[in-house]
Amino acid sequence: MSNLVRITLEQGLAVITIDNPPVNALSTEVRQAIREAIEEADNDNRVAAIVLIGAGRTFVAGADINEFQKITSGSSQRVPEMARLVERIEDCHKPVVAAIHGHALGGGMELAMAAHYRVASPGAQMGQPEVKLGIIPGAGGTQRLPRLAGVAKAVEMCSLGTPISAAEAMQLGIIDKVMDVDGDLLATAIAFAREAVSKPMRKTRERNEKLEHNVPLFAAARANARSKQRAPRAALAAIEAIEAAATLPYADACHIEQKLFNECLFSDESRALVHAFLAERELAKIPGIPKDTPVLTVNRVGVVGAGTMGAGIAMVFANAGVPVVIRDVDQAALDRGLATIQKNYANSVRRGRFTQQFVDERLQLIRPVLSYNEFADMDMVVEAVFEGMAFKKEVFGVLDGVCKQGAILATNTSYLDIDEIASATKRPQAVLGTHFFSPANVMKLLEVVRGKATSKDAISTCMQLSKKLGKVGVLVGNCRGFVGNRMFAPYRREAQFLVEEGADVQAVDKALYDFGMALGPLSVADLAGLDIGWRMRKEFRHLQKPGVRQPFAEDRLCEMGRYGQKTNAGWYRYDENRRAIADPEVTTWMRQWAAEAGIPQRQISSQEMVERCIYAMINEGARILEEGIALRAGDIDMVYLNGYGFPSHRGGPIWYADTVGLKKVYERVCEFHERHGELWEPAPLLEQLAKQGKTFADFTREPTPVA
Ligand code: T1G
Repeated sequence: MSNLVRITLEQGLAVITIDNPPVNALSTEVRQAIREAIEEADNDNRVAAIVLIGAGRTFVAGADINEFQKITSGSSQRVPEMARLVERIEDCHKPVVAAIHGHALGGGMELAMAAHYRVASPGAQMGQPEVKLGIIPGAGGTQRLPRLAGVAKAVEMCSLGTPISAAEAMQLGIIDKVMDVDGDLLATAIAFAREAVSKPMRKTRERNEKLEHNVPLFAAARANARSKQRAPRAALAAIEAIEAAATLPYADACHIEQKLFNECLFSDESRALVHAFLAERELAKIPGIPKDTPVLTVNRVGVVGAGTMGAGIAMVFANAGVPVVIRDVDQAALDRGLATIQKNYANSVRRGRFTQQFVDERLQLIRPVLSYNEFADMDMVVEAVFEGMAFKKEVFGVLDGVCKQGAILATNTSYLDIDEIASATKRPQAVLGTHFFSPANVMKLLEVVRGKATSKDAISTCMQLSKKLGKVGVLVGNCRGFVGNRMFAPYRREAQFLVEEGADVQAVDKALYDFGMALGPLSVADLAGLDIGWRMRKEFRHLQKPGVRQPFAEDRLCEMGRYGQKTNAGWYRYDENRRAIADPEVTTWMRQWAAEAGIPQRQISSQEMVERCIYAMINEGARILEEGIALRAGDIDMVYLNGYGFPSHRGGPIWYADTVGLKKVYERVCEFHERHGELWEPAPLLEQLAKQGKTFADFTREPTPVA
């Protein structure tokens, strides 16, 4: 027997333990070993019943997602043929009891549903999250779940992918017993199995009493998936497979499930989502920083600046249970910051995200102060003051004098030089960037920016901390704008150029929205505030190359006092509910300004709009990758999926470029270069990979050594 699956005999029962750390994923070997164990137990006449349990932290988190890429890329021929395994379990001649703790997800849930009974620990979670990977359950999940939980719940769980608690599963009839809080799962399952021996056995696939062909329910579910999901293919397939369960004989419906599963698995959406899942887990792996690098304990945090960002960052720590001291120059500034925090929390309570009690406890953790002296004992300080180098350096000089040795000194700058900020201290090894995205308490992305002297300890502490804070931490190098904003600049630039060349404001936004972006680029600009870029352009005007085209539209709008949503006008006008209204005046001005600047006007297709914006972003991404500012292609994608509303079903800008084909992207970039000049100079890496017929995913480079 393989050591991935153990079988032991306990008091006349066979206990089959799946032991494939970290989450007992059902790799080919594990599936094979479970099958052998089941055969052995079923054929052993000393065995009266079988308990199936997971070792370690969880039952089974599903099929091994790493195998999907091998199958879809053609390097492995094996389609995950789980369906026969679960049927074999269901066909056992003795009762099989699944003992569930941690997670029973995807194939794990399907395994459990094929057992004759399910016992769970109170904290267990169960679900069919396949839709989040662009696929559907492929081992009878769409057939057994409606039989246990009813059609409506099965449709909900398979089309949204959200897991449910053991208590809910019990109430729905998925679980037969929830163990006592202080119970022992294996002992509970063994006792349950022993009692089951004398009871009549039922196969889940033969339990048809909850199946109903509720036509309006399926129609509503489809409409819901189409309207709420940007790439609803998998959700619609799951609904179809469940409808088949309700209308067709079991074997025919299973056939449909298999067919739909395979179609989904090979879809572009699924490949992109699987890439995103794996790339997110790669983020924690940092060359030169082993997993066991000591991390500092962050129990007390100081935040400098109670503006919008500072207030949001304080909330992030408080939400994770870390006490925060927030400092600003005077009481009025602190009061404003606290009012922001209270308003945000009140909104969360109204939306049902937090309870009032949770919020009251969090507010207790936030202490406003006026003096830096309060920072002496902090384990970490995050500076979130106004974006200006001189000011930031002054703050870091003060922090260096006040903070204890060993404290991490972080800046929330979104584009300034971390090394220059660190030079204001005598401990550059303790300085790094923690670039939160606005609103900090909502957005998942955290760019952790390393300077040339930042220590391993500081980096690994912040990377681990990001998880505790509920953020997706991406380690990036130090350059203007880091990964996210550096690539966003050319994207936004092209959106402006398009309007200056004759495109409609709404048409540009619609093209990018239809591509899948959460919001069009001009709407994003209005939301973030046009004045931010305007101020930055003024500060960095000396860096602009003479003769290179610069967008003018937003500067002009700012000069008119149109800063976006905050002034109720920018690219759009906004009503009292902040709803965008197209503004014909903007169109008129654009035409006039373009005429003054001598920019010829033309019809621009939505395809060109997408290519101009997205390829500009990709071209910059290629430079970022080549320079080692991002560790891996997938890291750039993670920045974009978690911080910039890039559609996850397209995998991120770099993955998307690979799916388009780098040759095609490069050729188009060359055309734009010829037509629009120097800003479109192809990135050397893009050119090289395109000419070699390679992808960004093929590219690896020596990682930058860590200090
Ligand atoms: N396959 C392979 N590796 C997995 C895995 C999986 N299913 N799930 C987790 N891991 C690895 C992950 O890469 C990481 O590895 C480690 O486990 C810890 O994960 C047949 C077709 C279970 C809730 O979609 O939702 O079954 O980085 O950092 O925050 O019909 O992982 O340590 O090397 O996320 O505690 C359906 C996906 C598959 C579940 C744990 N199942 N996993 O979260 O830790 S499709 C899923 C999760 C399927 C069937 C179909 C979460 C988690 P490393 P982690 P976590």
